Amino acid sequence: MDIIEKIKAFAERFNQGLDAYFPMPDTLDSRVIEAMKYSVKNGGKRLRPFMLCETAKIFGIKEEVALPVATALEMLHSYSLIHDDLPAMDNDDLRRGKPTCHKAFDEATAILAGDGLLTYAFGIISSDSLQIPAQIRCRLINMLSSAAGSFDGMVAGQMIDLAVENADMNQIENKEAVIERIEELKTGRLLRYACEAGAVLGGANDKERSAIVEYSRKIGRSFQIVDDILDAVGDEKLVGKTLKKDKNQNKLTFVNLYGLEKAQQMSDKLIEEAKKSLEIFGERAAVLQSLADYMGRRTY
Ligand code: GRG
Repeated sequence: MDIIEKIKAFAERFNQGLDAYFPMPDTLDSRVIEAMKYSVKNGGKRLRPFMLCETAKIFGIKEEVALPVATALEMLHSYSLIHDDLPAMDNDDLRRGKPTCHKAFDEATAILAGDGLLTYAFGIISSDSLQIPAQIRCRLINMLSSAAGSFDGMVAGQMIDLAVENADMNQIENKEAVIERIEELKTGRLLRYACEAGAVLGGANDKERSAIVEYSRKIGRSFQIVDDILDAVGDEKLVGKTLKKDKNQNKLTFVNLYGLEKAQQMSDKLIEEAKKSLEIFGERAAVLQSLADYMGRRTY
């Protein structure tokens, strides 16, 4: 099965399990749960959960064991997209080809839906019903808090991104370092979590865990570069959101900084390096190897 088919088959299995996470009360609070469900079920590629489950598989962990952690991660990712789309942030009307949460519902509900998903993610991983020892669950929760949070996590990345957007571009020294930092935190930390959580679940040793982290950092950066390339020259129907926003807003992006050709070369190099870091796993990492190729060349 090729990697695209594999991701699609996983996404189908993943999506089938989602309804069970959203029992719908027939009360006044049901609107927020509807908005949470709408946003999570809104057709994402499910790359983070796929990465988490595939990394765990390298260490012999079955998909059904890793899946709740992967689901929690996707809930958290969905929260970040809802909040990122809000008028106070990126102000987007479209996400995954459908109206953004605040468009489909309203702004206050979208804020609450994001809050609900973020909180729910931690509830899911900490649940006693998981087939994961309490000590490991605790470590996974702690790691997720770091990855998503304000101290060197995703929230910090978003904050730097906003600060840069409001700054005078000429005043920013070392734009290369700034853009790499934004990427590392805003995009990279959740992708890194996907891989690292799989390794921790599987009891990876230090060397194995470092190799997995190295892989995730390289594909994380490539992922952001490709995101910037898609914004510049992607197909809006395929990508499912309003494109060319980066150019209009004079944003600090890899494409604006390096140009299209150099950005693509940088991404290609990162993908090769990512694959190299998996060599210690041999054939066991074949799926992650193919995933790297796919991520470097994705069109949506
Ligand atoms: C609001 C705290 C907070 C953070 C927002 C997610 C995010 C941080 C910003 C979104 C803007 C952006 C371009 C992020 C980098 C790339 C990214 C996360 C793209 C979306 O991920 P995909 O392509 O989306 O995996 P799907 O829809 O497939 O899940």
